[in-house]
Amino acid sequence: MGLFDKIKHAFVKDKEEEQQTEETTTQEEVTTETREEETVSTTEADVPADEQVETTEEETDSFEPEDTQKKYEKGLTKTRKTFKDRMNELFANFRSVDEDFFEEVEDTLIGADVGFDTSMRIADELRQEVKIKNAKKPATVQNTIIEKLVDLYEEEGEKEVNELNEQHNALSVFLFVGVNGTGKTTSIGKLAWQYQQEGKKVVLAAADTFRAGAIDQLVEWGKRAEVEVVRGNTGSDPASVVFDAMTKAKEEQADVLLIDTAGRLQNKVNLMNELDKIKRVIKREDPSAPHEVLLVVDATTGQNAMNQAKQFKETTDVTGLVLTKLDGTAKGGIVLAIRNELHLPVKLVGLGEKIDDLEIFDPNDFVVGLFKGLLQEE
Ligand SMILES: Nc1nc2c(ncn2[C@@H]2O[C@H](COP(=O)(O)OP(=O)(O)OP(=O)(O)O)[C@@H](O)[C@H]2O)c(=O)[nH]1
Ligand SMILES: [Mg+2]
Repeated sequence: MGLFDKIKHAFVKDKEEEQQTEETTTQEEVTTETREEETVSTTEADVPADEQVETTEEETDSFEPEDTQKKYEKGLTKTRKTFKDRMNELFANFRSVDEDFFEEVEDTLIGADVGFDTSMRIADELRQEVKIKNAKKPATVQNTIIEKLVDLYEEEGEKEVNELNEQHNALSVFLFVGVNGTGKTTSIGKLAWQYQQEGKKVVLAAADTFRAGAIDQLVEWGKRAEVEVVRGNTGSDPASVVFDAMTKAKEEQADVLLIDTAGRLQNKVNLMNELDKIKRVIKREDPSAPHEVLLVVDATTGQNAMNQAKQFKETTDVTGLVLTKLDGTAKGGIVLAIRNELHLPVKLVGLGEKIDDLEIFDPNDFVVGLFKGLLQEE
């Protein structure tokens, strides 16, 4: 099943569930009125077999923390609302699908941060599709826009690997890079905690020795996640901290080493030299490492995040992105632009400030979370 079909399926299921809830409520009211004492057993017996299974599933789910799909749906609330508002605006003055309309579609998509090239492509494909389908109803046109967005996203992601490159029975070394305040340290703390919960041995390296306070911040996360932190003094050579951390991780047969780096980009050449030196030290200790160079970008900065990613990609071998603060932004459309225009896989997403608010990126859960509520009944 294609991704768009999955979204359509989820949309139809939601609608059915809404209806069922309404019906069940009415049934319950009747039952309570007529046979008060038997309420519990009667309601169960009245519900058809397939619905009973669903109810049981829901009950089991509620014992788990919160499933990923729900987290995405919650985290993407603002983005979805923006998309919805923009779509409503687009169709508010809708008269016909003419050239003016297609231009408005382009503006709408650019405004929703899906990227310039993507917006142009979608509008072009829409022009053709509308002709083929002879679509006139706003609902059909809106669903076609979403279908095109999802299809393009799916197509561009065919060879993309979103899983982290974890080594089995050997040390995995992940280097975190990115400009100030994007969420490097926080994401490392959250990931450390996840691995620790899985029973893995984790070591953190405080290689951001540039900013006063940066080391303490990582040490603090180390305490929260209950993992070890290798540190030097403020101003010491980050590469030497990395060397110590590699040695320690190997000695202790750790599973994962997560390396925090400084985020300043005022002097791009210095920063890149520093990263190169860190990589050389890692490679000397383990030629297969680093297994990931993760660029952390802040989703709330939209186009700026795209530009940072372009710059870093030019100067260092970034293997994937960590997209933070998706919870606090209406710019979630940037995920589409990242895939379609940067061709860098998003590997992790930050959906909040709490220790368990980091998710392994699931592209399907993401688009379902974003677009499910935007489909229209035709
Ligand atoms: N809402 C939200 N806030 C986040 C998320 N990730 C990080 N933050 C917040 O972003 C701020 C900056 O995070 P840091 O982890 O310190 O960023 P950094 O990249 O290490 O910054 P520097 O060390 O200055 O380079 C903090 O206040 C975090 O709580 C997220 O997914 N959602
Ligand atoms: Mg930091």
